[in-house]
Amino acid sequence: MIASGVTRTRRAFAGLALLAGGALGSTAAFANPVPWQLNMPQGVSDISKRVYDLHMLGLYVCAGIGIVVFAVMFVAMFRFRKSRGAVAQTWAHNTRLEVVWTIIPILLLIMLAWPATRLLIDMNDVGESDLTVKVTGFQWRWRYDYVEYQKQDPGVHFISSLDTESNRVRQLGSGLDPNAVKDGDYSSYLLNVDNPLVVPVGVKIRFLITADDVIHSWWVPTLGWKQDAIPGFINDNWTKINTPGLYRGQCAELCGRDHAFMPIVVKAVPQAEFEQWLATHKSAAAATAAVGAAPDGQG
Ligand SMILES: [Cu+2]
Repeated sequence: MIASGVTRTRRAFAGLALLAGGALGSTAAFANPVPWQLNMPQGVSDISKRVYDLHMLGLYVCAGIGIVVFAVMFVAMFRFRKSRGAVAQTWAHNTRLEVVWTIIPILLLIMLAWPATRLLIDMNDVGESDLTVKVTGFQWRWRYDYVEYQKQDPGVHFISSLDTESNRVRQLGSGLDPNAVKDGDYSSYLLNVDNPLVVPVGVKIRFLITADDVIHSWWVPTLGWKQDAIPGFINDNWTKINTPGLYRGQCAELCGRDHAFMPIVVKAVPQAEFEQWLATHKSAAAATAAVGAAPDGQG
């Protein structure tokens, strides 16, 4: 079973890459995870870019502290070691030094807390959105309701489930190769759905996130946040996507047997294209409703 072992290792790395996200410079790296990515993605919204910048600021501060502390430690250990005849000083407490090494961390914390707080406040501001989408987590799929678009109820909703190809391959003893599951060039095993969430770019989208059975979590790394989907509660979050594209995510809360099989795909398209899509689905939904309501029991 070497082959399946290799597959499992590869998948583990892919999972790691998804967890870590990352940007190695190529444009694809801003959107979807690629194998061996080391950093989190910069994402496709202003918020996700700010999340990334904040993360990098924190990383640089940590790295700087690490370098300084370890440098001082190693100099002390090697230059002032007993075998070189070093004799310990006997004084204790140095007020000036203690003030300095208290103030520097305080300044660093303020430097980190200030942009972090501003970002959190902006991330919380779901006001003045043009599109509202309600996301409901189920064991083990997502339901999307377009609740409001430009002050009107589009009346469009659908269920988004794992794509049939991934579903076929994942069956125990299927003998099929997960690496052969592709969406275009992208290895989309367990990262593709039948009905993606279609949204417009350049429009502020408010998400209302809840669940119908157990706690799920709606997570698309490229958008820069994840949000718990909790039965009986409605959490909200928002995004404004800058670049059209397919952005993939997964349920990020262990929600039961098929937790790994409820991916998320967000398809961001230009606004005109979105409106066309919405109109098509609206008329389809209306037709279904009319058939269902027919008094003679048709349909
Ligand atoms: Cu889930």
